[in-house]
Amino acid sequence: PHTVRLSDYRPPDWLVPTVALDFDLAPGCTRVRATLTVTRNGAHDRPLVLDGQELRLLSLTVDGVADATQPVGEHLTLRLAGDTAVIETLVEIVPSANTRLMGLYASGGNLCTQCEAEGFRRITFFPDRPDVLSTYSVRMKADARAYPVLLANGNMVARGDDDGGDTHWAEWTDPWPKPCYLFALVAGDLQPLRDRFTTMSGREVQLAIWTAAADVPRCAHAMAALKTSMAWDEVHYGREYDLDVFNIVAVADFNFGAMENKGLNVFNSKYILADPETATDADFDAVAAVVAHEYFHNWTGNRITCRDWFQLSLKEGLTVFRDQQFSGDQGSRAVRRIDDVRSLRAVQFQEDAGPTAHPIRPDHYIEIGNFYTATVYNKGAEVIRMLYTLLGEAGFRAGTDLYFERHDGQAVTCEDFVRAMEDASGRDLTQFRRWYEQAGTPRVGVTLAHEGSTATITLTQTTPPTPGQPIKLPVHLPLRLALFDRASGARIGDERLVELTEATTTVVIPDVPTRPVLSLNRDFSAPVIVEHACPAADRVFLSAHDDDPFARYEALQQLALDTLSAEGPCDDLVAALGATLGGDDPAFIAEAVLLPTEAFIGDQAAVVAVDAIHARREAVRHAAATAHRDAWWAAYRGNADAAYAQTPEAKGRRRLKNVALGYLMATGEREAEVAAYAQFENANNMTDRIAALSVLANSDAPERTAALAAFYDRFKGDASVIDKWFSVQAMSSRADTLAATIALTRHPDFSHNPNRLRSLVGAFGVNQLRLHAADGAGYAFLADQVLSVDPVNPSTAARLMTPLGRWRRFDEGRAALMRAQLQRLLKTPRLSKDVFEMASKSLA
Ligand code: DPP
Ligand code: ZN
Repeated sequence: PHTVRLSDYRPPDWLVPTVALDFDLAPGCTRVRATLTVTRNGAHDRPLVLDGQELRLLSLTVDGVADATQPVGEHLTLRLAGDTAVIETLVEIVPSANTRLMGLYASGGNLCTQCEAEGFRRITFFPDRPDVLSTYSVRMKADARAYPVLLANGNMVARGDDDGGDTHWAEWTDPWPKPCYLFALVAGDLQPLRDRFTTMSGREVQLAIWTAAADVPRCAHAMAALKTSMAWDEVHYGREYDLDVFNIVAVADFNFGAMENKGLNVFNSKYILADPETATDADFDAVAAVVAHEYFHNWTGNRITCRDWFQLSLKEGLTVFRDQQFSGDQGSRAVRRIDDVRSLRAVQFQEDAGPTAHPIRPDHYIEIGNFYTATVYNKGAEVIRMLYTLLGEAGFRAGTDLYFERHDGQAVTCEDFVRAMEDASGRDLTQFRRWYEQAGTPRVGVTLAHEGSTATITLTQTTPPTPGQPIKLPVHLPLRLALFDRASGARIGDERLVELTEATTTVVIPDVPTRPVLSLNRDFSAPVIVEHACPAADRVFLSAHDDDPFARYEALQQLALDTLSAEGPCDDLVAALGATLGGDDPAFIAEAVLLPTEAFIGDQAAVVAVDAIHARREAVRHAAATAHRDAWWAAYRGNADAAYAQTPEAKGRRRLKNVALGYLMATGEREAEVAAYAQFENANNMTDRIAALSVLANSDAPERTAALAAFYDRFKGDASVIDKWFSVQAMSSRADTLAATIALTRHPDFSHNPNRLRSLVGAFGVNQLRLHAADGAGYAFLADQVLSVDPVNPSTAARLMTPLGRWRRFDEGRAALMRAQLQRLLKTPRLSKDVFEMASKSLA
C-alpha cells in the first residue's frame, strides 16, 4: 500500500468553485449527476485528476461534449485545453451494499452520508481533498412514502412532487464554500424536534433534530445542549451561527460519534437520544459534549478548515479543547478535568508508548482513517490548553480572534494557528511548535531540596524514543506548582507557573522556613508523566490539603499507584481513602476514591503482570471496603435520592452511591448483593440500573443470571441499551468471560453495527485480565473478530485490533501469542489497508 507524506503536499492543480449535484435516490441504485465548474490553479499543464471509488460511470461530458475517458483504478484523469471547463458526470452507486458506512449508505431504512475523510469519492468523481472549496447546490428526488424527508447542507430553496405524488424532490443550496468532506445528504422517514435560537446579532435560526417518530421525545436534552452551545460560543469566542437553519439527524449505523457537515450534522444516535430510563448520567454528559463539539466545528473546522489531513488536529484538537471548556462550565470543572485526564492517560498515553505513536500532526499515513486518534484529538486538545495556560485567557482569546479574522474561508495548517497565537500575544512559540512534531509523552523528573529557608526544585524533562523518532528535543511546557506548609496545611505564597524549555530547570523559592510539600502539575497543566519519588506521607497530606482539586485527586491516585504496584501494607492508602470519603462534594469524592484501573497500573511497569495486578487490586479494594464498611454504607444509603433529577448535584450523588456499591460488593457480604439486586429491580433510571447490573455481572451473586435476563427482556429492541448489556458481560472479571463473550457473538442481536461491535468486542479488548489470558485464547478471539469485520467495515476492524499492538509490554509468552495473531492478520488475503497499516506497524 501507498504511503502519503506531508512533505509531498502540493496545492491542488484544479479548483472547483461550484458544484451542482442531482441525486435520483433509491437504496439499490442511486444515480448521481454532478456538474463541476473547474478552473486551472496557476500556470501548469497538468491534467484534472478526479478521485472515485466504487462508482459506475454512465456518462461524461466536458463543456457539453461527450467524452469516452474511463477511470483507471480510483482516478478519472482529464486533459483539458482551456483554463476553465464544465465537467458533467453521471454515476451509479448502491447505498444498500455500502457496508463501510463511508459515502452514501442505508441505515435503519433511511439514506445518509458520511464523507470525512475520503467518503465523497464514493458518491461522485471529485478532487477529494480538503483544500478544494466549493459552493454546492443539491437536488434530490426519492420515493415520497419511503423518504418523506429530504435534507442537505444549507437552506432548502424549493420542493415539489413528481409522478402524481409518488416521488418528490427538494433543492438545497449552501452559500458557504466548503470542502467535500462536509457535504451531507439525508433522505428518510424522520420526524423533527423543532426549536429556535436568536443569535447575538438578532438573526433567528430554525433548529431541528430529526429521528424516528418514536424517538423525538428523547431529543430534548440534545436540543437544550445545542442552544446552550450556540450561546456559549458567542460569549466565549465571539462566534455566531451563519445559516438560517441548523439540522441534526440521528442514525443508528455510524463509524464515528458524529459529523459536523455544514448545517446538517449527522450523529450516531448514541450521542443524541437520551432519557432517564435508557441513558446514564455519563450518556447525558456525552450527548451534550458531542452536540457542542460538532456545533463548535462550524467555526473551527468548517469556516476555517484543514489544508490537508495531516492538519486534522487543527480542527479536532482545538474543537475538543472548546468542548472540554464548555462541559466544564456546565457542572464541576474539577470533575470534568479528572475525567478528561483519566481518558487521556488510558488511551492516549498508551498510544504514545506503543507502535503507532505519532505526533498530533502526523507526517505520513497509509490510511487516514487510522489517524482519528486520541493523540490527534485529546493530546491535540492538551496542546491547545497549554497555549491557553501560557498566553492567559485574554491572550488566548486575542489569538483565536486573530485566527478567525485572518483565515476565515481558508483551508489552513496548524502552523497558521500557532502563528496567529504568536502574532496576537507577542510570545515566541518557536520551541512550542515541537509539540506538533514530536510523538511520545514527556517525563518530568522532580527533586525537592530544602536548606535554611530556601526550597530548590529541580525539574528534568526527557521524552522516550518512539518509532521513527529516536532523538527527542526538550519541549516548552507549562507546569503549575505550589508549596504547602506541612504543619498548618496552608499554601505558601501563590501558585507559580513555571515554563520548562531546557532539559533541566531549577526553581529557587526563598522564605520557606521548613521543608514544604510540593504540589506539581496542578490541574494537569502539561500532558506529561511526573516522576517524583515522594514519600507516602506527602501524598496523604496533599490528598487532604491541596487547594487544587485535581491535585488532591492526583495525590490519592499516585498513592494508590505506589501501593498497588508493590506488595506490602496498604494502610496509608486505606486511611487516605477514608479521609476523602468524609469530604463534602459527592461528585469529587466519587472520582477520587476510585482505584486506578488494572490497565493503568499495568502501564506503570515495563512488563504488565496481568494476574498479579488483578489479585493485588482486589485485595486492596477488599481492605478499603471492609475498613470503611460503615462509611460506604452511609455513602450508599445517604445518597439514594427518591426523586430523579438531571442536575450536577443529583448526578454527583448518584455517582458516589454507585461507587460505594462497588466497594460494598468488594466486602464480599451477602447484604451488598441483596442491595445491588434491589437497586437493579427498583431503579427509576439507567444510571442506577446499569451500575447495579454491572456489579452483579462481575460477581457470583445468585441473582446474576436472572438480572441479566430481566434486563434483556425489558430493553430488547432498544439498541443503545442492549449495547450496555453486551458490555457489562464482556467487561466482567469472571473466569468465564471469554466463553460468555464468544457465546454472545452468536446472539441474534449481535451484528456488525459499529456500536454493537464496540460494545462487545471493543469492551472485551480493554478487559486486561481476560483479554490477556495466558493461553492466548483472548487474542485469537480478537483476531477472529477483526478478520470477520474487515471485509465489511475496515475502519472499525482496524480500531478493534489496537490492543494486540501492545505486545512489547507483556511477558515473552503473551508477546509471542499476540505477535502470532498479528502475523495471522497480515497473512490474510485481501486485507484492507486500514488493518494492514495497523498490523504492519505493530510488528515493525
Ligand atoms: N469530524 C468528526 C468529529 O470529530 C469525526 N468524524 O467531530
Ligand atoms: Zn471533531
